[in-house]
Amino acid sequence: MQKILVANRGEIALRVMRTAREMGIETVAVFSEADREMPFVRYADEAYCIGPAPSAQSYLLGDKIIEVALACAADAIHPGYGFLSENAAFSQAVTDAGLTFIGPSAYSINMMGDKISAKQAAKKFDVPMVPGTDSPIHDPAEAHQIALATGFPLLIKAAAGGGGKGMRLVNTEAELEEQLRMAKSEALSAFGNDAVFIEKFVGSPKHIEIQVLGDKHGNYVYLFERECSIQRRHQKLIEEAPSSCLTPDIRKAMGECAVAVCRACNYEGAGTIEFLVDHDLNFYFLEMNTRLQVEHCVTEMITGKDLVREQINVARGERLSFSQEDLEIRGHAIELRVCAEDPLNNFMPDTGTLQVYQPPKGPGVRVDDGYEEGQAIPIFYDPMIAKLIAYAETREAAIERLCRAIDEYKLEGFANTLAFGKWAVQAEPFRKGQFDTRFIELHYKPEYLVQDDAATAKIAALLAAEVWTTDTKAEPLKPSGTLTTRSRWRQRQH
Ligand code: MV4
Repeated sequence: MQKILVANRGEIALRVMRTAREMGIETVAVFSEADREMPFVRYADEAYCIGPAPSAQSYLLGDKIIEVALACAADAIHPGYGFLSENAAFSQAVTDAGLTFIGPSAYSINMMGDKISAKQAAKKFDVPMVPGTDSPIHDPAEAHQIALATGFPLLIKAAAGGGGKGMRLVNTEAELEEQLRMAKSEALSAFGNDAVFIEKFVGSPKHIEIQVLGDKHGNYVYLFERECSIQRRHQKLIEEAPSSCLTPDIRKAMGECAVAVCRACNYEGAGTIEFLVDHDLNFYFLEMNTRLQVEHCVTEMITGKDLVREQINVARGERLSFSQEDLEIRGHAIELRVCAEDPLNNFMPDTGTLQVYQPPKGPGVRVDDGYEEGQAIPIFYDPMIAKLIAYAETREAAIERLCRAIDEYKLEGFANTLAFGKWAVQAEPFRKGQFDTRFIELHYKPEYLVQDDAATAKIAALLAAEVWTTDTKAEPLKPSGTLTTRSRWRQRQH
């Protein structure tokens, strides 16, 4: 493999190209008209514009991307995450064009993309699942039958859904038929497939996922877990590895189940098995993500492995470069997604320009970003502009390091999640490891983030008063109350 085309943009395109370059492989960027000036375009050895800004006219044009790959004599395509990464038809088309798809086969993507066939496959390997059905519900009578066994509340989920899409909570028997009808019609219009299934509702679960890798020779490994419970509207904001709640025994059991799911679909490449974990540490298979994920970096930090390197190696037919026994967890990593979203306003996406942009540096800090100072964030794509990862020997030290890095991060021009991240990792439930997917809903209030501003305003007022009293030789004012919060503004005075 001598040349890889990266069918993606932003930080993940750069991330993939960096490893390719280390491996002596040339890189090709494809970009939309909005991304011409982006770092990933300049980093690549070659770059081709594939269309206007909207994804549907650029990054989602599989045939056009394959055409570019063939024209520039690339051997392989890496899809990154999002866009075409979990598109079975694209995986197949890349292969049919005589290129290597750096990811799983269309067969694996299809089997795991349908949540019902995924559950059926996992069931054969005795992977624990939430009580409910693993075949489509056809009529209300069948739904009532299942509900007798699961009880209420229950969830109706679309087979073609996933990641929180196409789920309905049913609280009582009386709502069941109406909700089933609506779930099916919604699934049909959203996914073109009206198949739905039922699961008992697990209240306040933790979301823990297992990273896996497989090669073409039937070798599989798990690279331990990521704790991904700190999320909002199914968008993760903070991820860490390892989880502070798992025991070695449960970790091993979950890892072995994850490998079983890989075997069940003949998986190749990097993948993630999602589990729900309840408060008694029972775990249940939810679904499999058949791509490299945003949060793969925390796994890289604690295992010392380069997941993109392994993806490339297995795609070109090599065996995994290590076995399960070679793997151990070393240290602790926490990732904050730096997004152009306003935590003071329901995490609404914001747009703007990176007027000031200086990412933090120093020991144990990794920043995977896709923009440079002066660039505007296009409205067409994901609001995530960077990932800030702190790595240290212990969880406590990783939290301290993440806070230090957030303090150093100079980012101006739009609302972002940096201050939220600092609040979150210092919040008592987070520090104690006592949190689940309801953390933000239960513990976060926007007021918690405006304290720094309030302290700054108070200092500014006192200083103005000081200048005024000096200038006018008036009687000095005494500050009322005390300044307890540390302000960045005050730090800069020393
Ligand atoms: C559930 C659940 C409770 N019980 N299934 C949401 C995303 C999709 N992957 C599955 N999801 C859930 N499935 C049962 N039977 C709760 C969720 C859920 C959730 C899961 C993971 C991370 C965040 C979540 C937020 C709300 C609901």
